[in-house]
Amino acid sequence: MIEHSGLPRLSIASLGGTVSMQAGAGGPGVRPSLSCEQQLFQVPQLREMALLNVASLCLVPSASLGFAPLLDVLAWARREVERGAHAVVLTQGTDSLEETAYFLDLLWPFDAPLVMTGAMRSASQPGNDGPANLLAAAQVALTQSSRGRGVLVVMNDQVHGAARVRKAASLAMEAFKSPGSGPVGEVIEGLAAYRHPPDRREVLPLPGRTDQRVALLEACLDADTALLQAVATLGYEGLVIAGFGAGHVSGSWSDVLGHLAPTMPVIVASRTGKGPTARATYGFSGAEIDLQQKGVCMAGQLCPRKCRILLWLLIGTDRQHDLQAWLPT
Ligand code: DAS
Repeated sequence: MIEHSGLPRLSIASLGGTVSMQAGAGGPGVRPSLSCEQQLFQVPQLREMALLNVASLCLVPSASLGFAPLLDVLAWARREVERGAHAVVLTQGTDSLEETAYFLDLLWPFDAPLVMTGAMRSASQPGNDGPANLLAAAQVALTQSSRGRGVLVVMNDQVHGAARVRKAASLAMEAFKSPGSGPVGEVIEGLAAYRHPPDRREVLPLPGRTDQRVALLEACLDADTALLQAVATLGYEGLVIAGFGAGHVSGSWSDVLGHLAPTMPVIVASRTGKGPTARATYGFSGAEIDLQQKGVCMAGQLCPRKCRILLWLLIGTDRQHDLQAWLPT
């Protein structure tokens, strides 16, 4: 919506993370302390670009976010768009950004962009990237061709799609990558420039329940099956395995998965960080042909952490039987 001022309305909210962190905030090291308003002080251009509605929704490191607070964030963002916001920008910690972006993307029903960003350097460090990332996120949010692309992650002047983006380095400035496909676009002279038109999007309804739990375990050399077997007895309703290579587990894990798969949805993804799982190449016990015969779903391109988000939402909307259709090859 364009107001009399001629400026579009942009809603910005902060959740915490390094972008909100400063030294001297009650202990050693940097800690979350800046409100959303305070984060905006260093980006005065934003008020010339849009009529802003600003909110500090929480102030936590992103490892401490969860599905319940994210559903509250989603409700806030939906309300903003329903009341006429052209787009929404969220700032948060980068540690779980690849998961939160995918979670919100699966539930974001609008063409209006929801753009997420953060920072690799805190507000106390020279050359901190928070203000530049926030400005770039707003520029992407206000670019017309960003519409219809769901949730986008903007870091370091690159635009990433929610399904592929991952934090691929712990401390580097260029930490965010979309392995296999690359970013969907870049920020050039204040506008988002995209490589392709938007893909068709499928969106889920809001979950009817939120008490379901989905386990995520990583296959590794010489791992016993104790934790895997415990999944069945601990009340989990779904299981994701970060498998070796193209989606493989040991013979002993395959036996246990064969018992679990008839009782709950089981996904095997690749722990490598790039490329799809196989479907019809390897025939040994624990490889994809064996696992699929046992009722296990192969993750395709989706990484283990995003598989867990997807499965949690599918169970929450009673759509777990459609799981395979949601796993991109
Ligand atoms: N590593 C921090 C960040 O990049 C902490 C967090 O994710 O909250 O924001």
